[in-house]
Amino acid sequence: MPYHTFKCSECIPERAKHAVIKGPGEDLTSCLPLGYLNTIPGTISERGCAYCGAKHVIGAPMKDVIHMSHGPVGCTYDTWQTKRYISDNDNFQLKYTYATDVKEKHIIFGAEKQLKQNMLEAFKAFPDIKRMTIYQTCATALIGDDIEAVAQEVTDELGDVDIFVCNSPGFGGPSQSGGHHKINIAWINQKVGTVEPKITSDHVINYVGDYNIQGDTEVMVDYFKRMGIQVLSTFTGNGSYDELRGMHRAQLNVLECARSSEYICNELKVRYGIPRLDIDGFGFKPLAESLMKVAMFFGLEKEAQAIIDEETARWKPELDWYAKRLKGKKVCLWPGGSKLWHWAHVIEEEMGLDVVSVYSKFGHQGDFEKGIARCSEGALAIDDPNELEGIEAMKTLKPDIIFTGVRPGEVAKKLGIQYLNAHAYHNGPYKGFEGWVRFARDIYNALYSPIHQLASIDISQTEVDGSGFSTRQL
Ligand code: CFM
Repeated sequence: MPYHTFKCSECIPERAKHAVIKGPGEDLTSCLPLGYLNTIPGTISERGCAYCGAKHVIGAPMKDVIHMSHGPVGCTYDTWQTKRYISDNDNFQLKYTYATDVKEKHIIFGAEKQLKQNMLEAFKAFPDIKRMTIYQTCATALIGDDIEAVAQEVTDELGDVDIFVCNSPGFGGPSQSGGHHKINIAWINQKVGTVEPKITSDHVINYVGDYNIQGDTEVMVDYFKRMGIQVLSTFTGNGSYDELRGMHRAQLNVLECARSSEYICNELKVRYGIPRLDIDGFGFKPLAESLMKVAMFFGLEKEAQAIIDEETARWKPELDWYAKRLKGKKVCLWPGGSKLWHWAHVIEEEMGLDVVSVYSKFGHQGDFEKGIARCSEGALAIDDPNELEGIEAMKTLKPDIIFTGVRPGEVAKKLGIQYLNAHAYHNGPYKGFEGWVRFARDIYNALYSPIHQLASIDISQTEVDGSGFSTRQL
């Protein structure tokens, strides 16, 4: 297996096994980078922490809830509004951010009183909201604040509220992935089974592992409803707290992002016998196959086929128009986790793009297995990359466009490479048939915008200085 050696491996030799090139004829297990390990000291990782994974990826999309962060204000403020998980509750979950604003004196004397006061104030300020989630942070975990006890006290005192406690401080795992796991298990332990939902159909599912980025969840739920399926809960995009307490009554868990929420599906199987069905809402072929898989479980094949035919007839010609113009463009597919394998093969097959590199900030080995399996020979796979490696990879591979987050995206722009936001999207949703065309349109607009004629940068003329910033040689 050929490892790719970045220049920074000279200073941090342990990084050497975190990047591989897919060699000729290699199968999926023989060309894996090391993955899902603690970040190596000295490398400036771009990962999120376990608090962020629990709160900002999974907890906070819940729409009818006060999401309280127990810790210094920066933990919540600096991560607020970085995602676009919209909701049909007037985006209540996006408008405000709540923190107990822990200061030095609380670290010395304890912050439980501060927490209680903040909880009461927040419920008072939003009298229509009767549900709350509380997130432990590093600071309050280290001083040993008992947030469960405070939550119980407030519940007893107010009587008509329900509170969920998430113990996933930033140090609770090597990355945000540790936080996904913790909140999955905490939710099933504390809340699932505490509400009996109303069943209105013979076909009942939970839609799990989609966070309604710019409306993704709503697109998928609409297909399920058109097939005659009741969606009991959505974990957690556009999700309702009380609906998610009734997950145990579904007949099937339809799982989208396995990286972030396979844990709750696996537990729902063990504890309630609900089977798990993994699907993929990105791309015409994977989506059509996914709708059909769900349909086959319930015997609704005719209904699914009708949707697939109608949507394909409406949107395929537009996709093909873009595909012709995107053909052969080189892409670095650099998301956080599961999008690396959800997207790798289908952007090649349906849009004609050429994936020259995949990376993942926190993916497990299984994510790389699936991702690399779907890439062509010669693709470069990087685990937990740092900025210098990203720059070096861009300069070597010379991609036309990068699908990634804001931080590496801004660096890419300085190098004259276009980037699309793989996390929050540009003009999403990207799920669904129409969504896939929107994605193609965003790629097309990024690549063909006339603005590039005004700011053309020759990537070979750029240099990386020691600070990790790219500079253009004049
Ligand atoms: Fe799953 Fe996600 Fe992702 Fe993820 Fe994420 Fe995300 Fe992502 Mo950003 S849950 S693993 S922790 S698909 S926030 S909606 S886009 S890194 S590839």
